[in-house]
Amino acid sequence: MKKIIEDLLHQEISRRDAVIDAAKIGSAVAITSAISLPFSANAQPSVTPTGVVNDNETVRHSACLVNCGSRCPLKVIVKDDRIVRIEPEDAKDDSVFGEHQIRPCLRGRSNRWRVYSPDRIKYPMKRVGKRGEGKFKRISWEEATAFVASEMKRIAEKYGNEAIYYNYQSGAYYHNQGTHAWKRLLNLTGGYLNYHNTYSTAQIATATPYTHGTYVGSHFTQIAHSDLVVFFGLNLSETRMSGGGQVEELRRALEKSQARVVIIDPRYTDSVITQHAEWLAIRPTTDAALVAGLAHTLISENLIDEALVNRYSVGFDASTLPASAAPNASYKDYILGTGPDGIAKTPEWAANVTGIPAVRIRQLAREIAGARACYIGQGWGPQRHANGEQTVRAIQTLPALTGHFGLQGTNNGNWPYGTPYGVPTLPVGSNPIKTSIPCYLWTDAILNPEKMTATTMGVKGAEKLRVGIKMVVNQAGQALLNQHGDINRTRKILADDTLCETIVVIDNHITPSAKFADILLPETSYLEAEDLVDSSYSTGSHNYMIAIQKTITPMWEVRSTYDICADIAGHLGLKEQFTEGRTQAQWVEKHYQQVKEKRTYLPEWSVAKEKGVIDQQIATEKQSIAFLDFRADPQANPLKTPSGKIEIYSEALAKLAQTWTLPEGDRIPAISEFCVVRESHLNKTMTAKYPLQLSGFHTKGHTHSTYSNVQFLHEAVPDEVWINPIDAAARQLKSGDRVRVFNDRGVVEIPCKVTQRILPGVAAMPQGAWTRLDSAGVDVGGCINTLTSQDPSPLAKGNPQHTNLVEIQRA
Ligand SMILES: Nc1nc2c(c(=O)[nH]1)N[C@H]1C(S)=C(S)[C@@H](COP(=O)(O)OP(=O)(O)OC[C@H]3O[C@@H](n4cnc5c(=O)[nH]c(N)nc54)[C@H](O)[C@@H]3O)O[C@H]1N2
Ligand SMILES: Nc1nc2c(c(=O)[nH]1)N[C@H]1C(S)=C(S)[C@@H](COP(=O)(O)OP(=O)(O)OC[C@H]3O[C@@H](n4cnc5c(=O)[nH]c(N)nc54)[C@H](O)[C@@H]3O)O[C@H]1N2
Ligand code: SF4
Ligand SMILES: [Mo]
Repeated sequence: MKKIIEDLLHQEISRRDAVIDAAKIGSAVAITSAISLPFSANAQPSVTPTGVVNDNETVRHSACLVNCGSRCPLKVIVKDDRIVRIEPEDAKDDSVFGEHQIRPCLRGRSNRWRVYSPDRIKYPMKRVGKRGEGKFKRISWEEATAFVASEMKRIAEKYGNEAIYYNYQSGAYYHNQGTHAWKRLLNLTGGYLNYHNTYSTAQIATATPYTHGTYVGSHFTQIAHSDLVVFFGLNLSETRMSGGGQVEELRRALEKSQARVVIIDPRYTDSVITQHAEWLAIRPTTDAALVAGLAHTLISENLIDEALVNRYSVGFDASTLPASAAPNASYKDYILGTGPDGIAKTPEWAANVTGIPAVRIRQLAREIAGARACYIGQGWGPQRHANGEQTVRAIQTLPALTGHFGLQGTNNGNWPYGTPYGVPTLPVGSNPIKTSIPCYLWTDAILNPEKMTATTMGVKGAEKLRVGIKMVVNQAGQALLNQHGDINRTRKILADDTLCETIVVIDNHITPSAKFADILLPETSYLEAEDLVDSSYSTGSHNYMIAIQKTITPMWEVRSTYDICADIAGHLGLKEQFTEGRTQAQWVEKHYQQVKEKRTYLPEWSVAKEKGVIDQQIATEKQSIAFLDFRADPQANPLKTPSGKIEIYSEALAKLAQTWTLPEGDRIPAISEFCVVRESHLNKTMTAKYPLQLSGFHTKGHTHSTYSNVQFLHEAVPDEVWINPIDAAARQLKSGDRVRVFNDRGVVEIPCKVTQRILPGVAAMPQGAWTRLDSAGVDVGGCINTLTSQDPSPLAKGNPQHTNLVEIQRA
């Protein structure tokens, strides 16, 4: 049989651009998927971009638009308007990439089960029970859009437009519907309260400008020139799984350089395995202490070129401190024990804090100092903590101390964003409201708006909030409940409809968040939508443009939010302003023409829209080394910090710390010193009750809460809390036992996984499971946010969702 398949495939390859002989290829497809041949450039029967595979099956093109940082095209096989299979697009072998496949991961390929999920919202619905109860009645689109329009008008007239909030969301990266449509509508009607930061990067995005001026990083392609790679909580094998993304870029680079990889993480991640890395198991929240211990060895063993450090940075020693700083406020004073705290940050000190042996800290310092080209990077897990800003700046200090920046094979301590291809989005106009809150504090903006000021809660664009949030629009997101911190607190705030009066939810599925809607609107899923989208932010040096087609007729009464928002605008007399006379398809085409103006080689739209991936490009080598120009000539090419240099000591932060009012225990130091958080293994008062540090992580099994309701994925990657055998033995637990994970904020019930892959004293739980309470108020859905804290980090006022102390017991 194998021979027959090979023959069939061979015939196909030789005619890859022709329309395919229906009968032959039809059977080849059936057989290949049945015996699941390994994928290679040619193992998949290729068809013309959109075409007939056999008499009944058609190939259509879509993409996975979820927020995993990748953007995988999907080849969707349709029969009688039903999706029958999803396959990767064919591999390409071209001069730019070589053999290359933007290969979707298990989640993208399970999309069919999201489309045909019993959880689908089929019709517009209005709440009938108490808010949060999940009781709705079906209404017409006319009623639904009229209701939203009248609520927008009522809230704006009564409280002002600042009382309307468009919540953080990342479930669907559309370009011509979704968020852009909503923002366009809201801007046309007087605006809405803005947010800044994201749940992904609040601490790193806020802290980095103080050290670097702007956030940049070297592409992983640089690792082809490195001899050592040091990753802090950077887990590409699980968080960037696309074949067209960073994980593939890293694999290829390591294949070339054979660099040694060290991964610092509380968990032995899949990246440790796939990158043949050494695992340094670290206590969560303590990376800044590890860097301090490394710095101590670097200084005391004379491994630092101090003149070089002082040429490129300020605040390493007293000679480069700004005049406003105390004479012993430098990083070197902090490290050697001559600073205000009087403690030398020896490797022994760091070992006590981090759990990494002192001898290994000394060795690592020598290895980094001795490396020819060391690539130092961090994921975003280390910063999603109560002291995340300090961790970020400490990791950024390490390349500055060791000179591993701005050169081939090096990085500046960050995780690099990709270069976008440049596909336009529906223009949103501009928001007349300038006030902005940190996205993590929207529940506070409902509950205690009077406490939301610039110097207490990081409000921007105004000294304080004038009014609380009275209406929330929640599109393609679960930050309304599931993905936000402290779910039990959030539930109470949302349940009180005298606080926030109107909640609009637009989703594909009846999620735990959707149950809190007053009005629930069904949007198309990716596979029912039509759009033109960019590659996402983590496709590395690759970038591309994908035309997505309606692979099937949108089911029930689901609609694009472009059409929904146009109708709402219609009820407000603004339809023409909203649409400018265009349908969504016409906007898509307009945007394609805009791209084509610059890239004249592109095909006509009628051809392009049938192609799936229309074009791919690669960022040049020069662009991909962070701080290249700065390293070459720091005077001519200063960074965008006040001093133009890497600010190990930030005068701006020192000043800010004097003007802000911080909660008891919070600090904003000017240097990247280690700050102990409240929920830490070092806080013995708290650990007496809750002895385990619980960190969340982004699991392969779902992307946040999207795909969490696909049962097949649970079989492949179950949601379990990881616990070390030592901690399990003390609690008489074995793998598979259902356990209760709890603290003062709530109780989660979930199976446990007893494994050496987690440090003793630490537990880890995947984030994104759907919260579900039993009658006793226990979250049997296994959502970690039942346990996370709403207390924001000091500077960014960001989400510390990985910083939690808990206890675990058998359920
Ligand atoms: N499969 C999958 N991929 C995803 C996502 C998903 O949900 N699923 N989400 C996407 C999104 S939106 C984002 S923002 C990114 C998130 O990407 P990240 O924020 O980087 O992902 P995390 O899993 O939170 O953290 C990465 C690693 O940091 C470790 N870590 C936690 N605390 C610490 C610490 O204090 N120190 C150190 N050194 N390590 C620590 C965790 O154990 C984890 O292995 O991933 C994206 N990719
Ligand atoms: N404890 C803890 N909490 C976390 C994190 C953590 O590490 N730990 N990570 C945080 C991070 S980094 C992020 S980015 C956020 C992510 O949080 P969110 O941005 O809320 O992402 P999802 O949870 O995936 O929710 C996306 C929603 O969009 C819906 N959706 C998907 N496709 C469509 C569509 O086409 N149309 C519409 N209307 N809806 C659609 C899905 O059904 C889902 O309900 O979570 C944050 N929360
Ligand atoms: S979840 Fe990410 S890696 Fe997986 S298919 Fe979707 S875009 Fe690709
Ligand atoms: Mo994120």
